[in-house]
Amino acid sequence: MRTFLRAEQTHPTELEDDIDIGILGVPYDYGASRKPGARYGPSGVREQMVGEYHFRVNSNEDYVSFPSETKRNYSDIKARDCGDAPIDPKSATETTKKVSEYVEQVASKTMPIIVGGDHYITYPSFIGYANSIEQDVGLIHLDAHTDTSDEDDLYGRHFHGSPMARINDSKYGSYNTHAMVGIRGRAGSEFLDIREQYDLYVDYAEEVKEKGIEDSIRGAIDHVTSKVDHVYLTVDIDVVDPGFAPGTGTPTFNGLTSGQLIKAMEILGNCSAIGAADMMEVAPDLDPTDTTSLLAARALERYLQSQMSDSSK
Ligand SMILES: [Mn+2]
Repeated sequence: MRTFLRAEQTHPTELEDDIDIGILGVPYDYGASRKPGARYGPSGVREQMVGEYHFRVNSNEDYVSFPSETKRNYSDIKARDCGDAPIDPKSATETTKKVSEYVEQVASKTMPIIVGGDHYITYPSFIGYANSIEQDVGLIHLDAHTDTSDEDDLYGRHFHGSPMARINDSKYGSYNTHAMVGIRGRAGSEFLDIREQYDLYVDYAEEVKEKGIEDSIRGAIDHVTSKVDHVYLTVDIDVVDPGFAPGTGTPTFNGLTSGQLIKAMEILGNCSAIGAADMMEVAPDLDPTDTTSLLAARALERYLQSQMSDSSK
């Protein structure tokens, strides 16, 4: 079966109490401002998580391969594929309601990992997680773009350029507990005010190159965890350079390498304050080689392998 991590499928309302991770998809790209296609992100990532094993199944059960860097198979983790959240293609606000409820159901039982979908979906996912713990939640945000538009002339208040503004407006989120890594290209003018007004951590892609991804991510973790106990991790795959990950709606040059994203996920996997995570903006049809969805799958797997390791704290 083509499921996330080849895990059993379980509806959020039927999750057992001893599950480590519940992964769900949100096939929504009605918030995309440039090219759509992220609605196929969940199916693309599922496909790549299965692919590696296709030819092993029923061929030789004694043969075991392992990830050479971590020596940990994520099959050791107790995961469930919680299916795809319901969406409403006609309404971002209805979608917000449906997705936040679905994520909250998963989060009340286990750690949710959300695979989008365009980046607007981070807003309802964040709300679903925050509602499940009823506490302030910080944000670690890997992206080429700030996604801080408050209101856009064309797209209004609910599209993939506005999720961070909506999170900042919400009861549990604030730019004061938000860290961005990998920013480049165009940002809305509101971003300059936000940087003045709030204690926001920003490492532009150029700075990541100078200081190294390790320092950048550790800085982001320190900034956010010094203020809040609970963190939501969001990854827009366009944080990676389109040379490595072209399958996304808003590709932007001069980004991270695929290796830097994998390293980032390894470090983030050791941050126990992270209680929910997402992978957004993967648009498999825009990349005929499938490299983009493969990278998204490997990045999530590395995060989970790292989280399982003994050094995790
Ligand atoms: Mn984004």
